[in-house]
Amino acid sequence: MKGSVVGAAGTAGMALALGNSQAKTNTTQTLDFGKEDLFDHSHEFAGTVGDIDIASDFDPMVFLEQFDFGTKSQLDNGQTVRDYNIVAVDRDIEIAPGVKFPAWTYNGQVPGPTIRATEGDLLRINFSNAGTHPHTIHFHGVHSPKMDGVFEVIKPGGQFMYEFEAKPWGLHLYHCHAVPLKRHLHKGLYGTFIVDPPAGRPAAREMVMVMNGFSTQFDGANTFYAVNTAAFHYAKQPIPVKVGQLQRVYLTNLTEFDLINSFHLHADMFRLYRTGTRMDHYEITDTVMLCQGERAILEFTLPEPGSYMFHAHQSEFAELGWMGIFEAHE
Ligand SMILES: [Cu+2]
Repeated sequence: MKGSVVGAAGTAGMALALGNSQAKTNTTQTLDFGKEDLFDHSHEFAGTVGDIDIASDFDPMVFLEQFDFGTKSQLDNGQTVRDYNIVAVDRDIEIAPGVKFPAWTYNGQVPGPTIRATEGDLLRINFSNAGTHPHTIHFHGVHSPKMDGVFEVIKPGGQFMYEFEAKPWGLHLYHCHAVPLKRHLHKGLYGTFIVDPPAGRPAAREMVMVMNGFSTQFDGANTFYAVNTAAFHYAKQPIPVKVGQLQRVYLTNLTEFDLINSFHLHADMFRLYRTGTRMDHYEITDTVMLCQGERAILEFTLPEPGSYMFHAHQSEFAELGWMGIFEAHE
């Protein structure tokens, strides 16, 4: 982590919005603790100024509830087949208002599409590398080591078909496994992989949140954090939630450089299903920390209207973008 911003919130926000060297320069205000603290802490919102361009680019609100079920067909034996097309492509993405990041992407977006299937489906992931570096797709879950996306590195212009059965049911993820791994991950080559139980889960409003970070200095220290890429987006555009309706968050951690990331919900608690592979085992909590590659399903029902904040419980991550609000209404 880097760029701890100390000073008036407005200044911090603008420094972040400017990005690059300005964002890294700490605007430090010296406080004389011997006197009464005259520094104004009543700022309404410590964050970026303005908004990302969702009209011409990635819209985090759409991504939140978007699932790629592939093209469905059936084998003679009745097994469901799902075909997906994933293309690796270099692309500049907007990670905060006016701040572009030269990403390596799956299908032009970071995170890549949320791949979803039911346990037992045969998945065929047709991967093409239209980028400038060698890449792969390494899926978590159970499959043949020949389909693991580690040893067969796909060169630019190359293609590979990953074929395996979706199992076990739970919340998984995928990412590039070309070396150096931390570079390929940090550049944006990752996504969520959901395998539904054959009988499904209880009806709920479902959301995908990928915890990620970006180093605009490319020095191995993140300058921005978020869920689903755009810093502070869900704080500025709160996620509408219906009071009394079951909410289900598929939460993954794909943050590079930092050892852990975390999710904390205010004013309520959630059921925590680690890896989502069991439905009879859960913990009731309001905070979960995850290492890179770990994931968990969170379920909760907001009891009354209002703004419920959620953010990383590493305060610095929250202040550098990983913060949002659920706006509950009747
Ligand atoms: Cu790669």
